[in-house]
Amino acid sequence: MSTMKTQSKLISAIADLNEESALKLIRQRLAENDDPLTLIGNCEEGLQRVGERYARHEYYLSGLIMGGEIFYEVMELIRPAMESRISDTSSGKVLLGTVQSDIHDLGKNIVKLLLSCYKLTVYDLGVDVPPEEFLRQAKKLRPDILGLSGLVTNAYDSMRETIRLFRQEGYQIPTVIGGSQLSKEVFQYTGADYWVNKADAGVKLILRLLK
Ligand code: B12
Repeated sequence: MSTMKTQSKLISAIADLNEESALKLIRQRLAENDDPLTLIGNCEEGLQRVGERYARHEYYLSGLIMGGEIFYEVMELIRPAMESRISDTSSGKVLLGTVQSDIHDLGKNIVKLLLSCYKLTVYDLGVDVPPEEFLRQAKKLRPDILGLSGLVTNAYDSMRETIRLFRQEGYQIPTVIGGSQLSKEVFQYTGADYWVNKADAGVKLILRLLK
C-alpha cells in the first residue's frame, strides 16, 4: 500500500511535468503491488493541476500536450497490472466515444480498457463524434449502454444533442456521461441518465446496469 507521501510525490511529478520522476515512481509502486486504480487516480489529480496551471497561464498548450503524453506512457506501464488483476467477467455491449467538438480521449481509453478487462464488448467510435454518428452506429450495433466522454465546455451541447437524438428516435438505453469537468448542473443540462468523473465508479455503474 502506498502512503500519502508517495501518492503526493506522484501527483507533484505529473503536475510539474517531470516525466522521468513520474515513470520511476509508477514502476516502484507497481513493483510494490500498489493498486493500479489508485495510481491512475493520482495521475488524474496531477493532470487536474496541469489544467489549473494552464488556466492560470503558468503553462502553455505545450504543457497540456506534455501532460497528456506522460499520462499515455503511464498507462502503458499500468495496463498489464490492471489486466492481470481483473478476473471477473460480465457480458454486454457498450457504445463509447468522445463527443463532437472534443478530442480528449485519455479518459475514454481507460474506460474502454477497464470494460474490456471485464470482457464486455466495447465499440469505440473515437473522438469528435457527431450525434448522428452515435445514432447510426447504435442502429447497427444495438448496444446496451451509451457512454459519452467530454471535457471541454462545447462538449456539453454535443452530449445534450446526442441524447436528445437518441430519445427522439425511441432509444431508451441508459446513457452515461463522463469527464473530469462534469458537474451536477452539466449532468442535468445534458439529460443523461448517469454521470461519473472517475473510471472505477463508471465501470462499477456500467456493470450494475448490465446485470
Ligand atoms: C491532457 C489534456 C489535453 C490533451 C489531451 C490529450 C488526449 N489525447 O486526450 C490535449 C493537449 C490534446 C488537450 C487539448 C485541449 N485542451 Co485540454 N486538458 C488536458 C488535461 C490537462 C487532462 C485531461 C485528461 O486526460 N485527464 C485524465 C483523464 C483520465 O481524465 P478524464 O478524461 O476525466 O477521464 C476519467 C473520468 O472522467 C472518467 N470518464 C471519462 N470519460 C468517460 C466516459 C464514460 C462513459 C465513463 C463511464 C467514464 C468516463 O474515466 C476517466 C478515468 O478515470 C485537462 C485538465 C483536466 N483537469 O481535465 C485539460 C482541459 C480539459 N483542456 C482544456 C482545454 C481548454 C483544451 C484545448 C481547448 C486547448 C487549446 N487551446 O487548444 C484543447 C481542446 C481541443 C478540443 N476541441 O478538444 C480545458 C477545458 C476547459 C473548458 N471548460 O472547456 C481543461 C479543463 C484545462 C483547463 N483547466 O483549462 N488537452
